[in-house]
Amino acid sequence: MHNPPKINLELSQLKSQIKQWGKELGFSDIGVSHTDLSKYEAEYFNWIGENYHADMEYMVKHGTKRTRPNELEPGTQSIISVRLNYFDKSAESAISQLQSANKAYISRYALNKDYHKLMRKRLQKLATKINEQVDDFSYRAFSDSAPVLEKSIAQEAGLGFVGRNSLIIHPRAGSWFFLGELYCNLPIPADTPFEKQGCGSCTSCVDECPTQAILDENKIDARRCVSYLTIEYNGEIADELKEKMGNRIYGCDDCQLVCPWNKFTDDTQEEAFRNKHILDKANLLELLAWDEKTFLKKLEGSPIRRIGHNQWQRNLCTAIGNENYSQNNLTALENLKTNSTIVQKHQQWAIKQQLKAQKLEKTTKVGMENNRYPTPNKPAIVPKYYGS
Ligand code: B12
Ligand code: SF4
Ligand code: SF4
Repeated sequence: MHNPPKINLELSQLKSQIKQWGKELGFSDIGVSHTDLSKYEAEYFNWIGENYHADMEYMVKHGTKRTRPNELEPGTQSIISVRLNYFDKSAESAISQLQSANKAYISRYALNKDYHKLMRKRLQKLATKINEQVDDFSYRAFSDSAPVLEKSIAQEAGLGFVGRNSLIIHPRAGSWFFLGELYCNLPIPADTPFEKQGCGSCTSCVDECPTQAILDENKIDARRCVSYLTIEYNGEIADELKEKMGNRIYGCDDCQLVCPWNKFTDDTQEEAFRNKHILDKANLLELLAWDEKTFLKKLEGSPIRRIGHNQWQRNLCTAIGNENYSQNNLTALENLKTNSTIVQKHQQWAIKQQLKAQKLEKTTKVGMENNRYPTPNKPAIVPKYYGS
């Protein structure tokens, strides 16, 4: 990014053009940020210092490249920040899936095609359009693919505020969108940052998070977050957390499902994000029956493939362990063949949980006859939701 660009348009004119092209390419919103993220730097390193990043080493190893755009891409003069809605309103309701313990809950963003490539290709198309007006234009496109402080950039570009759940929320659009950026060598005038924090006295996400992972000051302790545990972490999950995970087998959406701003979510306009894998209705035992070949075949193009078959089975065992007792569950767990020690540990835990639930069910039946135990064993699920 070292050559100064030659521009055939006024920069402010070009900026309106970029916004127009972005909308035509299907982005839900687009803004421009400056490159000074210094006010976020201390918060970022405090978060790392507290070990809230768990074992995501990629959050540490790039040092200040994440908070100083010019260290990642020398010559960067402004950042174009975009969002793309992914919520598919035609998918089975998130609540009904979460409330049916024999079903598998998969986070909304992963029901469909992987977004990483799609976002970057779309950003590249935008860059090509800019390049037609600007000689020596240089850029780099990102979407969750490099040490970039995407949420802080989006806030500076006016795309929304950081909610207590730590996600970017726009008052007219909620939070069900992906973020992406173009770091570029043009000094495009920055938009006004989104200053107003919109949470007010609401604490729904903090109260409803199944594992109490949301800390003060809009921070997440990844070590407790179900999204981290099911997607990023490949080890043995602590029993205390397993029990709270319910039937969530890939990611978690509770802190978005309870957010009142998500009443205003628009349906995705992207065909690629329309539910094709039938994962919105999936049943735990049906998914446990997939061997590795089936897992890879069925999940072609899905972000879920990245966690691999062992982690998939580990997550399924946890969810089945949290389910009400059934002979089918117990048989499926006992018949599961795996060489992975981690999966074996979760399998043994799940068998124990099922046996406990069986015992409790028997006691409960007797108890209920005597009116002693009014509620049967249920996994942790969130009782109140907005939207879907
Ligand atoms: C690491 C990561 C995770 C981790 C950690 C989450 C986290 N909140 O940090 C885990 C695995 C848990 C995770 C989970 C999810 N993630 Co994630 N994740 C990321 C990633 C790669 C980095 C985020 C990061 O830098 N975290 C570090 C913390 C410290 O930074 P921060 O939260 O941005 O906080 C900064 C500011 O908010 C600000 N700040 C906060 N408080 C205060 C207070 C003051 C006083 C000041 C001055 C500043 C300040 O300073 C902080 C430090 O700079 C980004 C992509 C990217 N490159 O940015 C995606 C990203 C944040 N994830 C995303 C998504 C969709 C999710 C999930 C919803 C997926 C799912 N369904 O399971 C969950 C949601 C969990 C949650 N509530 O955050 C989207 C969010 C889109 C949006 N609307 O905001 C992103 C942007 C990916 C993308 N390109 O779309 N994720
Ligand atoms: S994704 Fe789930 S576990 Fe993580 S902070 Fe949100 S509600 Fe809590
Ligand atoms: S649920 Fe409430 S506190 Fe949490 S992010 Fe949404 S508005 Fe903010």
